[in-house]
Amino acid sequence: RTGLINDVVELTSEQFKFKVSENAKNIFRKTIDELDDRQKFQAVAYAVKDVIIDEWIATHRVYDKKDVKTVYYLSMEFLMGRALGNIIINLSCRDEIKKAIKELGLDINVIEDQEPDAALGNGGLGRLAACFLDSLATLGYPAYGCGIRYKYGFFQQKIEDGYQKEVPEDWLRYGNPLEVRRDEYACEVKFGGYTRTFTDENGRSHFTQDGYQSIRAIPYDLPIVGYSNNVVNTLRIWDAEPLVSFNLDEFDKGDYHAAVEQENLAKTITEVLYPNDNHMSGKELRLKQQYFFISASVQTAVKKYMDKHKDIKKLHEKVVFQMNDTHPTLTVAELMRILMDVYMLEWDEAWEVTTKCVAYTNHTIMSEALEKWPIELFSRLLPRCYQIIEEINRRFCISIEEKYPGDRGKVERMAIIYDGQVKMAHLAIAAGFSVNGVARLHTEILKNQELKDFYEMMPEKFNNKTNGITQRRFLLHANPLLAEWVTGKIGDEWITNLSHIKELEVYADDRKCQKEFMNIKYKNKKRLAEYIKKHNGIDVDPRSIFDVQVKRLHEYKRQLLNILHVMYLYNEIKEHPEKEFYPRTFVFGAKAAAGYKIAKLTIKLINSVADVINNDASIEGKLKVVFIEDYKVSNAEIIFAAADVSEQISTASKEASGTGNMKFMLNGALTLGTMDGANVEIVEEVGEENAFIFGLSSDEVINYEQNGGYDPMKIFNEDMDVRKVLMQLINGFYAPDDPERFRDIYNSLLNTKSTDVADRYFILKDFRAYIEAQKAVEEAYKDEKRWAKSAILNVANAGKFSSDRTIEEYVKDIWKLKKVKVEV
Ligand code: 26Q
Repeated sequence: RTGLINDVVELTSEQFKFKVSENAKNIFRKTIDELDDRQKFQAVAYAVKDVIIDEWIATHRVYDKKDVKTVYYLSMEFLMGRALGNIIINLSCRDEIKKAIKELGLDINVIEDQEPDAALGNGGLGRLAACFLDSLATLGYPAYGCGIRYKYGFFQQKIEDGYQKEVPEDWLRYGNPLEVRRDEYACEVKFGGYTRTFTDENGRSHFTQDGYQSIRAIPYDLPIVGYSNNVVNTLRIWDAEPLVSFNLDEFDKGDYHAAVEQENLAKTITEVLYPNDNHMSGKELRLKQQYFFISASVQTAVKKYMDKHKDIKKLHEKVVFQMNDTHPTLTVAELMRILMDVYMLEWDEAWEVTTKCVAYTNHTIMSEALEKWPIELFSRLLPRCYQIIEEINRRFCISIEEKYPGDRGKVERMAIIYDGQVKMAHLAIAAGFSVNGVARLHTEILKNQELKDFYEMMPEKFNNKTNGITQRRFLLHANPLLAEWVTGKIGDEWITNLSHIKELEVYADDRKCQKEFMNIKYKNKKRLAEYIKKHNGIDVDPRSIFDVQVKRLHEYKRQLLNILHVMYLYNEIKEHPEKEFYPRTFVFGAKAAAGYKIAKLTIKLINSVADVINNDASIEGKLKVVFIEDYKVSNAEIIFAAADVSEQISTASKEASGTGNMKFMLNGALTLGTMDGANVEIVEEVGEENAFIFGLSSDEVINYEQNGGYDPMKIFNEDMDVRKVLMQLINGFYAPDDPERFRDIYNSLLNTKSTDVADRYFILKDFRAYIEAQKAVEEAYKDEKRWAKSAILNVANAGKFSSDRTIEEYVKDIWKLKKVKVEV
């Protein structure tokens, strides 16, 4: 031991206990046993931060010394969930820390439970970014996550009288023990004003921005701890402050208004995460947020590079920017601006550097999610960036015309600026050296339908990277019983190399192992049942089939199909009480975007159906329906572990990938789903006989869509079960106080008057097939041996769906990074 700050030393439980008690004293002026639970969490969290800080410094020393190439993962969202428990399981000294916590008389679960979720994301896209950071650190790749430090993350959902209510989540109220504010990296971001041209002494013209408003961007760093490898990467999230704090000097100068405005802009810019998932909202503040964090991140990355290197033209040798959907596409314009206006490169030189540095991931084909900004707004807010994009567009359109002479349609469909709008995806594709989809089917649809013109023109850019999830959080941390069982059977290699989990396959037929597995599932179901009892006051039977759909509420995800089927089952049980029926618990968890009316009405429907069914003693508990309030990463960990059936029932072609499907699979739930997104690859890995697949294919859906849909009325008229369920939407069966309550849902399916397409998401078209698939689920569950075997085979074949595999593919095909070792 030299005592140097970066000297990573072995930690003993005694040392850790000392750290915790020192924290209790210094922060709270108390002894440990005087602390309340939240203070205990903080005292422990600060002690853990103290443990990782040396490795954090050591990691960046190594990066610096080796002069590594770094990926900047740019994302408006990082859905991190809780940090503490995850950090502890990833640290090599996890046993010492756990021992110390125990010896202090503290309960690690209670302590972990005090931490608020860092919900800086909406759903799939944000959680994917979080899984990627975990994998990058564990695999030892140099990486920064770059994002926004929203004061209010995703809203907290309360259910009142069956309706969703959004409550702001003040996650930073008590501070964040794990973050480090880095004032020394603060930078300036400019909005508005106008561009001015001037000619230098060599007769070259240049551009600058004048009359702008400035914001100070302040980075906060969060540690991303790799699994047992001493690597600690960084998630850098930016907060906004006024550049010169509000002062009376300005007032004296008569610029009182401008000073207040600057202060207000800073306050609002990082105030809140937009709670839209797969939906574009063209709000000015959203575009400000995008430019704010992109400008700060790109400036910092370029500065860091130039601190060590002379030649800005070789930036791509050390820096690559991955754009998580189109939200960070301003990277293209901002990098061009810096290269030309600050480093004085010519257009062609700047373009060459930029196009070697940026890559784009597409997460959706839903047209309402595509980002388009009105020229007026864009050019007013970001005059210099707009000017640059105009020039990119001009040149891009020329290259289209050169390649397809006389084909006006091509330019109209592909232009970056068209119809008064800036199309961010077109900019990202024109400038990016890589364009990837997030599951094989999704990438094929991009190539052959949505982005066909671009694929034809630039096929070499397109590639697939099927999503993945981190097994460290979603098995090792979320399901300790199953994790331990797996390790007992095949060793612990799976933690850092999930392909090893295939070795479980030999146990799938072993009766003893099947019983052990089913017993673990039962215990996890009991854990969820207790959570439900505590939060919903509902008794559910852990011996019933746990059939779970948790994800954002969206029409294309078809929670409506699920609840209509529950209504159908209830009718069946009421009409045929004598019939054998295996008890079922349907679990829902879903947040709706605050302005998404029909989604919110669907939540009310689910809760109304739950109320009727759960309170009907005559069905003897055969059916239960539970809506989990405030679905988020922390309770998701409990839910996945307890699921028997994984509902993945999106309209085929609409779900780009899905990642919940993978979390269920890894925890031994069987997929009930359509051939959509990554479900296709899940079934390919596990075998059709171990999943329940139903419904239209993506080709069939696309075909119907191109021919104006289908006629749901025909089904309504011919299928009496469907008809009965639909009538219950409008006859007050689930809304005696207001029979009209669910009329809009009824109309969305049958569309009597409105101009909209009827049953746009093919719910009635797939209803029969879904009923049959659900019957097959019940039959399969009755055969415990068969079910246990299938469940074990699901776990055993989940290897492909580790985000470690995904990241290795990004590294090899796109980022070209080198692995780094940090020695103790
Ligand atoms: C855009 C503009 C303005 C405001 C909001 C938005 C916005 C925000 C979030 C648009 C889209 C999103 C989120 C999209 C998303 O989560 N997509 C999901 O990405 C997952 C990871 O790749 C996939 O698994 C899912 O299939 C996909 O739906």
